[in-house]
Parts: sequence; C-alpha cells; structure tokens
Amino acid sequence: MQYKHNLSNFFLYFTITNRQLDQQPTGIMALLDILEFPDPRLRTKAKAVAEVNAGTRKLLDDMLETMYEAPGIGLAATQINVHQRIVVIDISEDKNQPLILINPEYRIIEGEQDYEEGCLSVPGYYESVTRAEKIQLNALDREGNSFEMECNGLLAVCVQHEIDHLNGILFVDHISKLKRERIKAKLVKAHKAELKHRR
Ligand code: QAP
Ligand code: CO
Repeated sequence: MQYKHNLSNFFLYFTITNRQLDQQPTGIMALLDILEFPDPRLRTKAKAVAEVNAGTRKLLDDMLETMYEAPGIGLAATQINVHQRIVVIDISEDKNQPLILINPEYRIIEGEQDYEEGCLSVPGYYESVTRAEKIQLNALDREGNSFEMECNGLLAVCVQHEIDHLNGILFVDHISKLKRERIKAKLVKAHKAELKHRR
C-alpha cells in the first residue's frame, strides 16, 4: 500500500485521538490511496474483523484522516483496498463526530427516501438513489464493544452506502445501466489521461 504522509493533519488529529484513547498506537497518521470505479478490487466482499486491536485502531485513524482530507462523509475499508468489515462516517457540520462501524449489520425498520449520492470512488458524479428511510444498526466500536442504534435521513443513507461497499456494491449499481456505463467510460478516459500525464 502506498502512503502519503501529511504532517499538518497529524498534529490536529493527534489531539483528538489522545482525548479519546488511553493509549494511541505508535506511528504517524497516513493518507491512503482510494480505489476508483471501475477498479475490480472494489467488487471484493470484505471479511469480518476477528479481533479489534491496535492495528485496527491505526487503520481507523488512517481511514478517518483520509476521509476528512478528501473531504468525504463516509469511507469503507474496501475503498482503500483493505477487505475487512470496517467503515468510518462523519456527517456532522464541524467534522468532529466520527462514527466507527466494525462488522456492521442493519435491518430495515421502515420507509423509503431518495438521496443524491456521490462516492469518493466515483469522483465527480452524483445520482439519485432510493434506500430505506429508517434502519436499526448493530456494530462494534473502536474498543471492540458492540452497540446498537437507530438511524434515519442522511445517516441511514450513508450507513447503507458504506455497508454496500463491504459487499462489493457501489451506488452506481443502483442506477440505470446506461448512466452507469456512461460514468464508467468517462472515468476510464480520465484514468488513462492521468496515467499519460504522469509519465
Ligand atoms: C457516501 O460519499 C454518501 O464525487 C459518502 O469529487 C454520499 O463522502 C452517502 C466526494 C452521499 C450519502 C450521501 C465525492 C468527494 C465524497 C466526490 C462521499 C468528490 C469528492 C463522497
Ligand atoms: Co462510496
């Protein structure tokens, strides 16, 4: 995996994590490369995390930093080519309410909503997707303790979008094939142009 070190974000983030944790794993924060559609690795089904340990927490820190830097409101481990069932979300205005989901599962409670979704793995494209309005979520937190919560609105959209990633599903799978193929062609073209530019 390729790491891009970002020292200015390190100090900011160190302050936040130190307040929350007894012991911060060693090593500096790192920005991770995000896979982009139609990369076939985004189709990998992630495996359950067997034990939440220091390595998991280091990965969570790097994922949060990568999400905040993008900036994005959600990131699944699949998107950084780590095929473990781990998700980070922060829909707060001030970007100071990280929600960590390890081995998340949900059940639909009720309703439907349409939301104009985007994705860090499909940069520059937004399309309306229909999902459940209200869900019940179970997951493990940063310490490996299980918790339960109800979500609706944007948070419910985000949770469903991110858990899709862990199953190899992208939001473009929920739109028409015509729109999906159009987005794919444009991204492939952009990727080729970037490769050429880098030589
Ligand atoms: C998933 O998506 C999501 O195209 C999280 O150029 C999105 O953080 C859940 C982003 C909408 C619910 C509603 C997308 C950043 C970020 C882009 C994101 C881009 C730069 C997407
Ligand atoms: Co996404």
